[in-house]
Amino acid sequence: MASFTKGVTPSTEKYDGSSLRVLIVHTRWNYEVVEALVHGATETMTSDYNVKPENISIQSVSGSYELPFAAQQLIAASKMRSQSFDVAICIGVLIKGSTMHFEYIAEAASQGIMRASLDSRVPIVFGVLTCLNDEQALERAGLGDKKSKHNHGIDWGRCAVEMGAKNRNWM
Ligand code: DLZ
Repeated sequence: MASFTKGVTPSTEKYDGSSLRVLIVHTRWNYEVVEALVHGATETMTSDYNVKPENISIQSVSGSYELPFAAQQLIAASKMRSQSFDVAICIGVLIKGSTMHFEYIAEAASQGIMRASLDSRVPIVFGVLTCLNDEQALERAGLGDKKSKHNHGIDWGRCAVEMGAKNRNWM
């Protein structure tokens, strides 16, 4: 069967994150997985793009449903202080259960994060995993036993630096 390399092709540009201000809002639901994702994102930004640890603000909320509101408020507050975040990442892990909760929260979180991003004019990276079971979540956070595991927080960290740097030039 024909196949292709899945995922994002690395950018040919090298972005410098040394002056970027980054907001991470993460959930405490499914925290073991979320923690690994947050670590993947922060480690990538600091080690590969020179983002200063002191320029990364990490805030938590209860669940994914709360992510858009928190991001919007924290971005607005940073603008009031004239220290606007250049980019934000919302990180959460939704795992499908036996009711419709998953569908409603996933829809609200994804639409809300997009709206918060467009309204605030600050790029917000969509770091919400929507998994059908625990194994999918672990694999996508680089945890578990599967060989194909990959920490998606790494991709979100890269995406955040690219979007933060680009948005500075686009303004
Ligand atoms: C209620 C709920 C459920 C069932 N599952 C998850 C989940 O898998 N991941 C997650 O981040 N949050 C979950 N929540 C909590 C909601 O996102 C939210 O925190 C509550 O409904 C309170 O608004």
